[in-house]
Amino acid sequence: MMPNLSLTAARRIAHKTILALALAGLGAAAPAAPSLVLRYDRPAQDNDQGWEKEALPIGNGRIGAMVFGGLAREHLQFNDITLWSGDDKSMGAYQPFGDVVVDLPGHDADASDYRRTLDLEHGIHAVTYTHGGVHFRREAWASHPAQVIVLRLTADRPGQYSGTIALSDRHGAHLAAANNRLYASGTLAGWTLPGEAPTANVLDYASQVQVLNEGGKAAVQDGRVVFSGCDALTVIVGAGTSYVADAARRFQGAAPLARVTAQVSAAAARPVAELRAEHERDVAGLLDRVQLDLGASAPERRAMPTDARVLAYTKAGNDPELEAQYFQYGRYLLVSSSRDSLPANLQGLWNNSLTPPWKSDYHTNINVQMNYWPAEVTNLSETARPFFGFVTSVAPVWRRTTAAAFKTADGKPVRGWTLRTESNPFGAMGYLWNKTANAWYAQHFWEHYAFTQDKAFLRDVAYPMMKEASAFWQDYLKELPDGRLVAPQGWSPEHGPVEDGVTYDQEIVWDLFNNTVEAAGILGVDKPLRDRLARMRDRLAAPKVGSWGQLLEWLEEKKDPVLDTPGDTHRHVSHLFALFPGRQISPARTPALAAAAKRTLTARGDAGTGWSMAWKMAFWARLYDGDHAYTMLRGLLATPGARAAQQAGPGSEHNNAGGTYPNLLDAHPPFQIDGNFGATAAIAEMLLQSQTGMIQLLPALPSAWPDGAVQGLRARGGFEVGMRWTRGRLVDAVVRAAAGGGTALVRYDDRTVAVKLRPGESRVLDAAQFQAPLQ
Ligand code: FUC
Repeated sequence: MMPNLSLTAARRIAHKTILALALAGLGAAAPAAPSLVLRYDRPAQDNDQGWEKEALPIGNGRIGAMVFGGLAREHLQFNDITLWSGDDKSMGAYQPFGDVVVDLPGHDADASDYRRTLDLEHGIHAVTYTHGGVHFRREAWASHPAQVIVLRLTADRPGQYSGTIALSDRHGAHLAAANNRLYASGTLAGWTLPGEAPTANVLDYASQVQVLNEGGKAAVQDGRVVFSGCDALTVIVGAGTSYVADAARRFQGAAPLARVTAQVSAAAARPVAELRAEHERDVAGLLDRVQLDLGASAPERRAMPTDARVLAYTKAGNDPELEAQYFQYGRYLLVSSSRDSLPANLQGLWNNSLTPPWKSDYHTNINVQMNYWPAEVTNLSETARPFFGFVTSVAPVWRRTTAAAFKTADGKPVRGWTLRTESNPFGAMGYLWNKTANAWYAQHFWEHYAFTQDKAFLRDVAYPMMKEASAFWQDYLKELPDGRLVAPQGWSPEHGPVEDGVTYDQEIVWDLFNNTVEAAGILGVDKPLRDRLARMRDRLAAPKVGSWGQLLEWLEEKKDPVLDTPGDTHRHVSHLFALFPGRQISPARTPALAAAAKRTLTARGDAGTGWSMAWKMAFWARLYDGDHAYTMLRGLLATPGARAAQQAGPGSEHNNAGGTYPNLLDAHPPFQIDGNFGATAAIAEMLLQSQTGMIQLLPALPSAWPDGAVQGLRARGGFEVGMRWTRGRLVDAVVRAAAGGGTALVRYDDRTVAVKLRPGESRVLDAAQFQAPLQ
């Protein structure tokens, strides 16, 4: 019995009809919508390896789970994104919450037709199998509207479910059970704000599991729910903590017990089909905004389970539907780990370890930023809000730390705040300073405005933040004897010495001043400041070309056996920030610097850990080299090591470990989600760019994608763009003024067409319009 399949199918068809209608306006047939379902024919191994490589993530942006899908044991390793531990010295770590385990003894005997799927478009994990002549089906989803995780077990014959359901907690919580509800609650103690006594603050947490049985019996026994002869079961999981994004309250909000109890009770009182339909609508409403068709894959590839498909792709490429699915997976992961709580961390929200690598934190020198690269361009603007909320709410603590650490030349504390490389949600930070993190964060605030044209956001949230970051740099920049301004004592991320004027810092401060000047102009405020920042921007030591045609990573070329040589293959290529995500370097406006960036990029090579490969993919897209960007995609979507090892140069172990696991998560190790997000953003960048004030159609289309279509990408200026292409050439495009309205300068090849649009209006542009003589 699969009662909900018909609903899903109906929605898919309805959706396709809408797409077909939209495209009928273009006089075209609907593109083949590639399947957005990951599929496996065996369960994930129920251990750390299986968690990392095989289990599948579900999440509602705050709570989520890794689902293992075992036959005799379903395992949901669940989390809440605010569950952070700490101690009196370190910055603590993001923590796993606990586990819900459903034991179904005997279900692994003589089971057949096993199938495990993750439907990205609707956010539904499903397991189906036959055992003893009975067809069993399990579905799991993490509902944003209901704020609970739901696990639903059904079968096509009555009375088939007997087993147990247990809740365990990873932090020794107090456990209780009554009325088929399991309870865990406890307190993590000890994290401190800078300068405070140890254990000054605590984090309360609570989780609950309600078991609802249809038919048969279910009762609490020895702290578990024991059930027998049931027709179907619904398991509702709730979890929460007392974290509140408010430094003034020391991040300590209401104890979560009452809230979690209410959320679980409310969901348990509703028909499960209604919960499911509401959840599907919610996820599809976000995922369906972008449709991507990169061409059709061979039927043999389509028929393969996802793990086999990744292996086949690793060897022979040629699976555009898998590439499109991988693109959408990044969007799915963003929606699942970033809605309205804290931002996505290094593991999204799915960490399973008490001692996670890099504390599963907010890393400031590429990782948290990369998590948000796809947000605007892939039409999921609201998923960036947790990042803005995090920065705004934690900034008061960062201000105090910064004022204590940095002084102006005349001994006053600097204004504003800045960060070290590691950071947590209470404002603690660790490892070396990464001072331009403030300016890089500011870029995200600015871009949110650029894409949404939300002036209130610019005025009330973005501009004040940008202005404050600019104040830090006004106070902190240092003047060289020749009058140039440099960022003192910076570190080109994780590479080379700490010194003045590293290119990475210079470019990011340039980006900050440039955007702040533009923002002040749009708002019509702060004229003197605007002029001052523009002058300072123009005095910043600028990127330079070195002796072998490379872009210099430091102010002066190094005399070193590795650094600044063509043999240096370090994974960080951060001094190309100005190419992407910055806009100081571009082939059109600064061809010499773009050529130098290309020289550097070529020397650094195509290997790297996941985020490194994804960033390089975006660099190549900005250099309009679609085929090289595609080479990066081939490496990134391959089984880890299989391709990268051939290309690897010297460097630390995680220089070369990039790739994709069978569950399509980015390998680091362990899995690290930034590579997924970076890849999704880079694919968008190959198809559409708008950083130069023009909307560029298919700027880096690789020869591997001769035919395709995309709908719903966003461009700066508040425009939404769809395109179709065949034999590598644009057929037509639709540009819609999704926010605001105004003139879009739309560019294809070397021709630009000006399109004037009223708010909401759209215009179809035929390829022939880009063949008119240059004006
Ligand atoms: C940066 C990278 C590492 C790792 C860490 C979380 O420091 O250099 O490769 O991704 O972040």
